Amino acid sequence: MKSNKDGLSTSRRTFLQTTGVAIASAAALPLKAMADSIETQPFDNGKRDLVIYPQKRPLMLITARPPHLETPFRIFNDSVITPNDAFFVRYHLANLPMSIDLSSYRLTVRGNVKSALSLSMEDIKSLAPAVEVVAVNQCSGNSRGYAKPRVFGAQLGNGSMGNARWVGVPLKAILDKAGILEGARQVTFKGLDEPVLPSTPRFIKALNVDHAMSGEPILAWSMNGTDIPFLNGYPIKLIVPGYSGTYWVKHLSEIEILDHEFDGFFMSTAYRVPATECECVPAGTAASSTHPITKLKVRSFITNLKSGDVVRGGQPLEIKGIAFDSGTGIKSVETSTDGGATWSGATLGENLGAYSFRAWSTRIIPSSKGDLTILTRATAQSGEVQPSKELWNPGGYMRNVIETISLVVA
Ligand SMILES: Nc1nc2c(c(=O)[nH]1)N[C@H]1C(S)=C(S)[C@@H](COP(=O)(O)O)O[C@H]1N2
Ligand SMILES: [Mo]
Repeated sequence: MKSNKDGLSTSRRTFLQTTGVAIASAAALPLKAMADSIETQPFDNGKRDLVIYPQKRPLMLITARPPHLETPFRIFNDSVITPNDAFFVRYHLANLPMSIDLSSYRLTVRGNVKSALSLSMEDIKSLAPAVEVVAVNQCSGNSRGYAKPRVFGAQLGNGSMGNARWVGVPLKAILDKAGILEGARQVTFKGLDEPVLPSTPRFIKALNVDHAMSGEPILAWSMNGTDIPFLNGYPIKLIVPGYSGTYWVKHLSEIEILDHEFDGFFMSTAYRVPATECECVPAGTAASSTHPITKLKVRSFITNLKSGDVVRGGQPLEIKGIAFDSGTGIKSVETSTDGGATWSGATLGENLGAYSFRAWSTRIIPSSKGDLTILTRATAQSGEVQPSKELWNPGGYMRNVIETISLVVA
């Protein structure tokens, strides 16, 4: 898509050109529920309508208000980079901007700084040389629908994640320009979306000053070589490589530097995990103490086969997949066809950087007819390995148990 100056308006035009359907409100309504188009997740109440939103191909509808769309899993087999039009969408608040005019858009910086700032898009772009990172954005609750026992919250399959090439300037550059004063503790981030009711907390996230100043988080304006799609955070999205998607604030408009720990709802109440070593508790129990969710945990998936597929015995079967961790990089991916008793290594694909999905592939020759279960397990460069048992927590966050698919050999 060409660079669009007015975000949604351009996407609306694009949509109108391709389908000729008028749109009342992108935020409130799926544009078109595709008749007969339903995806079924392999857990109870797993039926999902496929719907089209601006700049998006048909995605699975989780909620319409606010818009919450999930990527059908088979898309992850097409490429290691998730296309913009297939990338999942998650909002907490239903009062979204309907269009964003770049000529009036400003990003403000205030609080414990030498000089408060109000920067235009051009100002942001000229803060520092642009940097690029390929990084996975995964929702904390990705795969929550598989939790046993089940937990409250959106019953997500494995499609609330995506991998993209982000371009922007380091967050550090804007903080340096403002000049952080002694005693600063945390930096908060807010976007242009607002609650519908005054009693609903605004979506504000916080990072510690050290992390904000590390050079890693990026104020990105480009996703896979083009403007960030409106619903993924146009015109600026905070990229926090290796960290849970909840920190990747969209439509970023306000940065504040605090001399204390931020205690807003989305840090102090939501998105918290048990403060135990595994960040888990015995299934079905409450956590006595918690801390904010932080980094992604190592995961791997098979992308070219799914449970129920029928394969031929006695001939090579290619198994392809993806793996990622919090940014130490993937050391190995292994598969097992004997329930985890023995493992054999897969071949890793091109390395797009330690924060990216890493492709992998291997071959097996299924011999005996009947059921064939394949397990996949990734190990990160840090030594972190996927657990063989689900690490349960009340929020259903950070699922990373070894994945299993069950095939039929004919
Ligand atoms: N402004 C804003 N940014 C936000 C959110 C939000 O509700 N509002 N949700 C966060 C959460 S929980 C996730 S998982 C990611 C999802 O990013 P995406 O919609 O681009 O896939 O956005 C994050 N940034
Ligand atoms: Mo999320």
